[in-house]
Amino acid sequence: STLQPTPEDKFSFGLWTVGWQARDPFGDATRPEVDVVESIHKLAEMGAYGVTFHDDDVIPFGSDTTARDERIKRFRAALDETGLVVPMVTTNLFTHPVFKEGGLTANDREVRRFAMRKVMRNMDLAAELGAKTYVLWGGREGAEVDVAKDLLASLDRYAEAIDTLAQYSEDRGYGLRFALEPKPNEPRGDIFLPTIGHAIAFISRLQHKDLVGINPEVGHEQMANLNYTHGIAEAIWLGKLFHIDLNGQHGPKFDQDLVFGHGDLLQAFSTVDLLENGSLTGGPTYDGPRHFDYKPLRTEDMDGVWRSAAANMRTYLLLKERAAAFRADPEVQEALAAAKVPDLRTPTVGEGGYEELLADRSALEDFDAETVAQRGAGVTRIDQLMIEHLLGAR
Ligand code: ASC
Ligand code: MN
Ligand code: MN
Ligand code: MN
Repeated sequence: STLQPTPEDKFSFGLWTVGWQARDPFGDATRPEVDVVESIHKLAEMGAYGVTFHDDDVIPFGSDTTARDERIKRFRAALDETGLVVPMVTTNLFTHPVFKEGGLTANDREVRRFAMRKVMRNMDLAAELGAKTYVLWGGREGAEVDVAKDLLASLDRYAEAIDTLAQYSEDRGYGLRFALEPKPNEPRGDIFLPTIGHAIAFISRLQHKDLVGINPEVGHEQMANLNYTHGIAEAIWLGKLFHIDLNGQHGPKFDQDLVFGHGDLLQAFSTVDLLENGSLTGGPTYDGPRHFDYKPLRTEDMDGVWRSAAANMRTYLLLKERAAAFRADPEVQEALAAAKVPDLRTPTVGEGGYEELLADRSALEDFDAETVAQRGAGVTRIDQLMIEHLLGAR
């Protein structure tokens, strides 16, 4: 059935997701270490198409050249055996204590230079593996104490770093596109480029702005009480949705990294509807990987981990099926038309420009605001039709 994931669905997983041992700020790991080779095989069996990784997920921090080559060889062999691809790669600039005050924006220049080299080394591997997207999540780029950071210089250094990395990719012929991942806080008290809007505005000032877009994560926007679907819509409109991190979150609180759809389900529905069905024009608005960045619940054993991986894909496909049924339902189409939803596609001003508008007495002089204000917008009917489709009642 259409609910069986296949590589055509382009589902990808961070190796750090199923590999998370569930260490949290208050408790020890509840699960054993997972061999990346096993993860690759399990994910391939379940119908995934790709895996993504931080350098340290595959090559433990501090490995010497021999150990590094051996790890990469095993990793590549697992990819070859399963046919899984690596669409995206990223860098761990947050776990090691050396990054406690920042990576690319650390006050300490030695740390910044090391962070740059760590990214560049992993870009070499990303290119070798055929990755198209390089993600930068600046978990440690930020501050707890505003005045202990030159906030304007931080942005200069952030821009310098990303432009230098983009130049490196171009000079080496890697053809990578970079995707900045916003997050408002955690682990830092306040993280730089905290939301989709901040990140996109920052990108507009880069020398290599065309090579840089964003990788928004569902829960990260929702931690800031923002609407993820609205956020990615603006990114799509601006041509900046380079990659996505799908997961679940219950509103503003610590980063939950739940299974996709296991948080705000209504917003997950509108996200899938936007990605798969676009606006009323129809058709997908994003053709990149459907990437899951979640954490299996700390309560789970390994059986629960693999179930949670499958749950991400199945929930996505269920929402895709429900969204398609919603769009195809004649009553929904009628309700949308009655609510004038399709009319928003008609330009407000006619061909003659504002002169035409000025000449139209019905737009002002004869406009009857009191009467027009009495029209209901018909939104509740649409809302309930959506809920009925989501609950399988239609
Ligand atoms: C990433 C990314 C995150 C973080 C987090 C680390 O690369 O997209 O959200 O790292 O998953 O635990
Ligand atoms: Mn997260
Ligand atoms: Mn993420
Ligand atoms: Mn994450």
